[in-house]
Amino acid sequence: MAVDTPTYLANCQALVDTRLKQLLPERLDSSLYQAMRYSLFNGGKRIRPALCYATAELFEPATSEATHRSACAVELIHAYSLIHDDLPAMDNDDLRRGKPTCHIVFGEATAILAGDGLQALAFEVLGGHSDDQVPAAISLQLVRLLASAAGPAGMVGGQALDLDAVDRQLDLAALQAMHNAKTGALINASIRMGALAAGATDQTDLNALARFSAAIGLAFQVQDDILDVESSTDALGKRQGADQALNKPTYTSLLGLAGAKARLAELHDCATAALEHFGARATRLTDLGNFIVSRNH
Ligand code: GRG
Repeated sequence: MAVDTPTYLANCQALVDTRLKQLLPERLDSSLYQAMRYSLFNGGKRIRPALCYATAELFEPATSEATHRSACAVELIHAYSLIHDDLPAMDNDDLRRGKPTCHIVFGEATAILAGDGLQALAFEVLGGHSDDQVPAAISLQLVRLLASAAGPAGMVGGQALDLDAVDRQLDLAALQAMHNAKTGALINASIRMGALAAGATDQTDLNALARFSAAIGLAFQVQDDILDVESSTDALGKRQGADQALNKPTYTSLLGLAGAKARLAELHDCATAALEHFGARATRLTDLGNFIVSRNH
């Protein structure tokens, strides 16, 4: 019987965490390892691994090694991005997932290295195995896809646009371009890597997934902006109103709360419509889309 979305997320978390704990063993003699583990195992929702697994499930009856490795790699990149995003030189946040941020606990230098270390491990996971587990050609494509999503044309480039936008007004197109890169690229990669790892090749399938991921990646950010206004520090586990405090342009500052909610509904409809191509096979992905637009933290 199909499980509900919170249970599915918990199952994905168990799968990736078991592997990540093997990759990153506890080393009490190393503040670097402690900082990496602190940030990786402190309660993330594991939405990106779940998107990767749910996409792969469309195409493979049993989860392949390539899919497991892809799910771990996207979470490692996500964990690194949050550590660096919280640094004083960036958003200067002291609270994440209800706990002090990595640099508050371990100091700035170790937090920078912990982020660097997690990023390197993501590529080690994708590349470090024998050919009989994952064909080398697939590994190479997964590495390329993730590197491009995480790099200057993706997440890092989006973060640079985000930093440039402080105290400036962006129009909707510029805000959307920033979020497509900063948040959307890694969500998109999670979905594309799930498809690639599971051997999907049909172009109409890939096009439908591209439409879904473009819409849900942006919806994820719109919901984040809405929560930054409507939710509380306790519920979010990070400072509520942080974007407003930094005077950053957001969907709510540009469109108002009602306008942002209307945009969220449009994007959600688009995402759901894209999955109709797969019929009932895509119920899990549809449910994850529903979860992303209605999450409360
Ligand atoms: C510093 C290179 C670099 C990049 C940072 C993704 C990012 C770019 C910054 C994160 C800032 C942020 C809060 C963006 C909003 C969207 C987002 C990534 C929210 C957090 O993702 P969740 O909700 O987090 O999946 P959990 O805690 O569940 O893992």
